[in-house]
Amino acid sequence: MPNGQIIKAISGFYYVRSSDNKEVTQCRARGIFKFEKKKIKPLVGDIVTWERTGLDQGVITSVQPRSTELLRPPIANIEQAVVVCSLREPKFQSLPLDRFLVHAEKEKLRIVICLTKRDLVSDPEDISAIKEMYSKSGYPIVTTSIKTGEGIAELLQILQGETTVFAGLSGVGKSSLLNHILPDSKQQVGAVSEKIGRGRHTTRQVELLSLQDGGQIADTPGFSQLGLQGMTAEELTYAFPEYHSYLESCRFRGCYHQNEPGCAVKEGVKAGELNESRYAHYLLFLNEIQQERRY
Ligand SMILES: Nc1nc2c(ncn2[C@@H]2O[C@H](COP(=O)(O)OP(=O)(O)OP(=O)(O)O)[C@@H](O)[C@H]2O)c(=O)[nH]1
Ligand SMILES: [Zn+2]
Repeated sequence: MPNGQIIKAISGFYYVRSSDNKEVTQCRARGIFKFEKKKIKPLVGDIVTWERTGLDQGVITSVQPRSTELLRPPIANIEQAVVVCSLREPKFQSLPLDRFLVHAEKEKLRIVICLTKRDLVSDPEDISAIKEMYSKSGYPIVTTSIKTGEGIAELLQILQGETTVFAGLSGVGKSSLLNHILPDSKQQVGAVSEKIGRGRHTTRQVELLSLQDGGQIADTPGFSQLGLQGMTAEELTYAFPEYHSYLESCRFRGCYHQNEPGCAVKEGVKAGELNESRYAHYLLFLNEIQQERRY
């Protein structure tokens, strides 16, 4: 039975790209699919088996278990998130960046930070300061400009062989990057309103696009809702990778690095080893989670 991956879904039709010859066949899904006794609907990104029912038609017969499953956009088997943040227009903001990073950690994705609009920055110190803020987290950081082409080759290398979703606030340049990487894609690029410095939202159906040298990109930004619903405080402690090596030294097991005495993370922040702004955001997110549990 042929194997393949769903790359697009439109009103009950699934477009399955064959793993052998990369041809795309329009398929229906017949019957109900289950894993672990849960009924599921096929998603873009699902690895499936299918049977041919006509010259250019087929039917999906089984869906493989998923390695990851994002809800917004609904897409399966994404491996990597490029979290996009502009350096200017809109100006760099670490709070939304940290929120996106926490979301990507929660989904267990490999993470890369992409700082866009490098051409609008005159003082390289501004970029060094941001890199310093994230140095302990270990996230790779790539700095790009679609005007000068800086960082695009590096970004392409990061995308090679991976299935990646781009995430970030409106107007930071996600569509522009995708356009640059996929010259024939039909992405909509909205102009940032100069007055408010914010881009308008453009919504599209999610689709997995193939890259020339292998790998694929979801053409719709991920995690657009920025609440931390459903996340536990414990999960949050793991969503800051720079705290992992400190956990063991905290006096209490399961320390939330909040008001506990003998907290190694708090001491690390005080000693200047851990970034203060990241820690402030950690406490803010922890507070949100604790408030939500209370009511
Ligand atoms: N100077 C400069 N402008 C850029 C760069 N990348 C994107 N822009 C501009 O930033 C604006 C917003 O870019 P988009 O690609 O639409 O941003 P987006 O993140 O896709 O926004 P949404 O679709 O709203 O989520 C556009 O006017 C782009 O031309 C860059 O590297 N340098
Ligand atoms: Zn602690």
